[in-house]
Amino acid sequence: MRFCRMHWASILIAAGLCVVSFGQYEEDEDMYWLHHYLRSQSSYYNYLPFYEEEGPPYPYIPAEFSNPEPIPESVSRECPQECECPPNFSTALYCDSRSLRYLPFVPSRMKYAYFQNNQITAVQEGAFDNATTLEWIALHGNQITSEKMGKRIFAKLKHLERLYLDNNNLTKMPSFLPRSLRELHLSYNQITRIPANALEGLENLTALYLSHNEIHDIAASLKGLKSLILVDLSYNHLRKVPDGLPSSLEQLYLEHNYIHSIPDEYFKVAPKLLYIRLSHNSLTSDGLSSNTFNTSSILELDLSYNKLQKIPRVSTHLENLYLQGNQINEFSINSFCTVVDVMNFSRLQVLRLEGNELQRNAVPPDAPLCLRHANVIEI
Ligand SMILES: *[C@@H]1O[C@H](CO)[C@@H](O)[C@H](O)[C@H]1NC(C)=O
Ligand SMILES: *[C@@H]1O[C@H](CO)[C@@H](O)[C@H](O)[C@H]1NC(C)=O
Ligand SMILES: *[C@@H]1O[C@H](CO)[C@@H](O)[C@H](O)[C@H]1NC(C)=O
Ligand SMILES: *[C@@H]1O[C@H](CO)[C@@H](O)[C@H](O)[C@H]1NC(C)=O
Ligand SMILES: *[C@@H]1O[C@H](CO)[C@@H](O)[C@H](O)[C@H]1NC(C)=O
Ligand SMILES: CC(=O)N[C@H]1CO[C@H](CO)[C@@H](O)[C@@H]1O
Repeated sequence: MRFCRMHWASILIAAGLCVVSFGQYEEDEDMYWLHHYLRSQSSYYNYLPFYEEEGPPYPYIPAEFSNPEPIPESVSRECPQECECPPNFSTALYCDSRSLRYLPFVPSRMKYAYFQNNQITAVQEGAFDNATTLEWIALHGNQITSEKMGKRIFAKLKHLERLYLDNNNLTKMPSFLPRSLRELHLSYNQITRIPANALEGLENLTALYLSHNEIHDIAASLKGLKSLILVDLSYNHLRKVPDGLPSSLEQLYLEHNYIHSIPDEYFKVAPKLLYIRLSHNSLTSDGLSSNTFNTSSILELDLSYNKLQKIPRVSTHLENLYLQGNQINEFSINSFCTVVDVMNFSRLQVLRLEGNELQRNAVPPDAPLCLRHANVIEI
């Protein structure tokens, strides 16, 4: 255990591994304190999805705001009386947070239209037909139902890049979405399925937010999205992973579903995948093939709160692995390193295994050599 201590001088271990040797030293209490301190300081994930950093769309100040063009008075006066049209920002319409029950008309010059946090229930056919230059539409935080949303309302918006429809009462995917879309926000609705062709042709779609719906079927609708980087399908009713991933995908969020298995070589088609969240599903070790997660691009993998009996094999490039709350009863070092020597080792930094069926002495003696970059291991 001296070896262990010398080589893992900076390692924090909750129980097991080096606890015996720590017990012999006076710093025992300091280590305990430090461990708890670091845990309370660090967020659950080491990586944040980069889209989350952007914050809400309002207030949004595009480039022209700081360099306003003079607007003819006749144009600037054309503003729905319920809304605000700042004279120095001619292309933005602010109608948010004013208890509106209907959608005001949108003057034709607008690029940005904000209707969020009202009580709008319907968006009638033709609502945006005079404003084909729209680039952003914010309709989140309303009560729009699929029955009262025109089927072709977005169809003519050839420049629409961001559409916010989260926190509404939608039960179906909006149809005829313009191909120019880059971000589609549909979280917190009651959508039950994504038809196979619902996202067809959205060649520029980069981020798709569908969390907190009731989706049980997504078919192969993601497959052809050649620019998709992030898809969030967490908190839905999926029993299986989507059929086929786009090759551009970097972030896949599937936590809080009912997924029990993953097909062979499933992640091989997405060689840029960095972050996978699959916590709170029903995955068993039998539902995984031996190399499902052994894909060298993955840096962070969350498999916590499933029904895994074994530590799945992972690539030596993986940096964060969350496995807490499973039924793992064996610490298999082969899951991290097939060969252990001076040249072959795992890049794993954080490994969480608490809430499993592991014995305190389950860690094999050659673990420090394989997991030499680890700085947090919790058992
Ligand atoms: C634009 O007008 C608003 C008031 O309508 C003002 O608060 C803001 O500072 C102005 N911005 C610029 C860049 O002139
Ligand atoms: C579109 O513009 C035309 C002509 O200005 C007007 O008659 C019509 O009511 C407008 N439609 C909407 C939905 O604002
Ligand atoms: C939308 O859903 C909320 C919460 O479920 C409900 O209170 C509201 O009545 C619904 N609105 C409509 C228009 O269906
Ligand atoms: C996708 O984005 C590219 C680059 O910005 C643009 O040239 C192209 O027109 C966009 N495609 C669609 C369908 O809008
Ligand atoms: C992962 O796959 C590679 C081949 O792509 C293989 O050499 C390596 O042993 C595998 N890792 C584990 C832990 O099985
Ligand atoms: C299995 C494995 O990764 N083996 C490697 C161990 O390190 C030597 C030297 O870098 C490589 O040649 C092996 O491929």
